[in-house]
Amino acid sequence: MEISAPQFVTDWKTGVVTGTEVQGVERRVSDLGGVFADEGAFSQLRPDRLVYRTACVFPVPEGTEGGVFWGTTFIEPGTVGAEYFMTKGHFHAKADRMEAYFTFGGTGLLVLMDTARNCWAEEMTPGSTHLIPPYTAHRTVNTGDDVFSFGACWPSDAGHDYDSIAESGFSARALRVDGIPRLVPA
Ligand code: M6P
Ligand code: ZN
Repeated sequence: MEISAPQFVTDWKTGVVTGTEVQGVERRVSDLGGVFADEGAFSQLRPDRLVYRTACVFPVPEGTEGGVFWGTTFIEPGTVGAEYFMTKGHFHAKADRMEAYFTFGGTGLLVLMDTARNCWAEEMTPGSTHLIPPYTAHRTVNTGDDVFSFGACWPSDAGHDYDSIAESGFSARALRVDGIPRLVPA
């Protein structure tokens, strides 16, 4: 019986994925209009400045029932006014689908919001593991001075609902207050 090499390798310190086809998105300042609260500070940033990128493995087509996707998100350090660099955030299009997050490097927050718009956050540090409940929007925030990287594993039929967040946002924002991350009502 044959024993083969692993399908791919994830570096558990950095989150870098090698050994297979990796696809992802880059989100630059110009892709994130309306996401951050301080529009004046936002307008001062270089439009092509990278805020975050993903490196994902998609073993089955998007929408496949019963499959999983795997990927790393790398969020650059930075702020827009007092607000830390962060992902757009989303509910799942199939809103009952869960997701696992696990931190590789850096420090951050996982901001969660239920359908009643109750918001809370969990600290993300290397090794921290987070199971995002069904019907819960999720966004990640880099609260440190280094690149913040975390892994994600989610159902291939979950999809992304960005529209709800574009319309109403999260009910809280992660801000640096006196040098410390705080979750503040939006
Ligand atoms: C994680 C996963 C992805 C998501 C990415 C960036 O890797 O949850 O599904 O795309 O973070 O987050 P967003 O899509 O909200 O920008
Ligand atoms: Zn998700």
